[in-house]
Amino acid sequence: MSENQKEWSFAEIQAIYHQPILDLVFQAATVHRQYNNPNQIQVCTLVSIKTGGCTEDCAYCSQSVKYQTDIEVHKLMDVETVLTLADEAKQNGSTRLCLGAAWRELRDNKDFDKILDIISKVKERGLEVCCTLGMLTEEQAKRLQEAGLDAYNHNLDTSPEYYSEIITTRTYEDRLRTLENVQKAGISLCCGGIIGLGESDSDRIRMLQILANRNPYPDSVPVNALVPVSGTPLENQPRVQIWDILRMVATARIIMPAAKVRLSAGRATMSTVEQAICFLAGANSIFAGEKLLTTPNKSQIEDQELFQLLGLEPLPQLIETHSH
Ligand code: SAM
Ligand code: DTB
Ligand code: SF4
Repeated sequence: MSENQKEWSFAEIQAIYHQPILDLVFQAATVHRQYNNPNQIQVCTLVSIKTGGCTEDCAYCSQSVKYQTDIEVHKLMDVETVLTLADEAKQNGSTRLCLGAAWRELRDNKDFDKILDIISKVKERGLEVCCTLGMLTEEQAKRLQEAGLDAYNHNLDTSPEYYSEIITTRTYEDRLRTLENVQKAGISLCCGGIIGLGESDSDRIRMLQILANRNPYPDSVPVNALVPVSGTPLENQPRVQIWDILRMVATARIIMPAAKVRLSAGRATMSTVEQAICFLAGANSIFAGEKLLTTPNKSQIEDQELFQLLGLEPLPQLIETHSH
């Protein structure tokens, strides 16, 4: 085990998570400064390369075929379209492009070949590439790695105990198997979850425990706050409180000290002050751009103002890529 990796018990994480919020933020900010430059924020841009028509039934998701939602469905994008979006993302200060596809699992077909082509060409443009394409086999992970893929996103979303309340078309074990395959192939793992699904604090702590006890723990941990989507079973869930987001971010920072902790879905409705306190508590990565996958995000101008106001700078690229 590396020096920043240890085995966390549920009780230990529970004690961290439930301390008075100012103590929690102070502890997280202290750890953050020991491991990371607190003024550097990783900036990633999402592109939904294949939208809607997904056969899974994730209760929060606008892209499942099981629910009637108002989204623009499209098949896998052309390589050229993705490259144009990659150039725009780079110009707007992103160092990582995250390509999302609404698939249950990756299949060995022409679309896969196209994705491999997209990965190598986006890399040539001088960006890190992350994909989130559903479940992967060991061989598929290897092919993605060979094409130059830097990172793979695959979230646990919630605790194993609460999982079947949210998703019935796959199991927690399915999810864990893909995480294994990604890490075995030497791809950087991006894995986190969503809060606001009706889960308890214990469910959140359990998920954090499973993430932190992976060896190695994920390189990046997205913390999503539910964006309720009309037509999904969770459309009427109450808005997640900032204090809950803050506790998740701070606890993730303390138990996974060197990870990127990403303020992901839900940032669009956060104020500047709310985001600032999350950065203080250890968040150090965001999604930039007007849209996440199907829901709105902060505008470029809003984020420019945020960075200027708080004296933040974009994190330089972590992984060497060939730039034109
Ligand atoms: N289909 C792939 C999968 O499920 O792994 C990749 C895309 S999926 C949309 C990526 C993640 O986005 C989900 O695991 C979930 O954590 C998050 N997400 C999706 N819809 C969301 C919503 N309405 N609010 C907050 N987070 C959401
Ligand atoms: C992650 O954890 N959050 C991103 C990314 N990984 C793929 C997706 C957020 C999606 C929010 C809902 C939407 O825009 O459809
Ligand atoms: Fe499909 Fe991913 Fe949405 Fe679940 S979260 S329905 S797997 S696109």
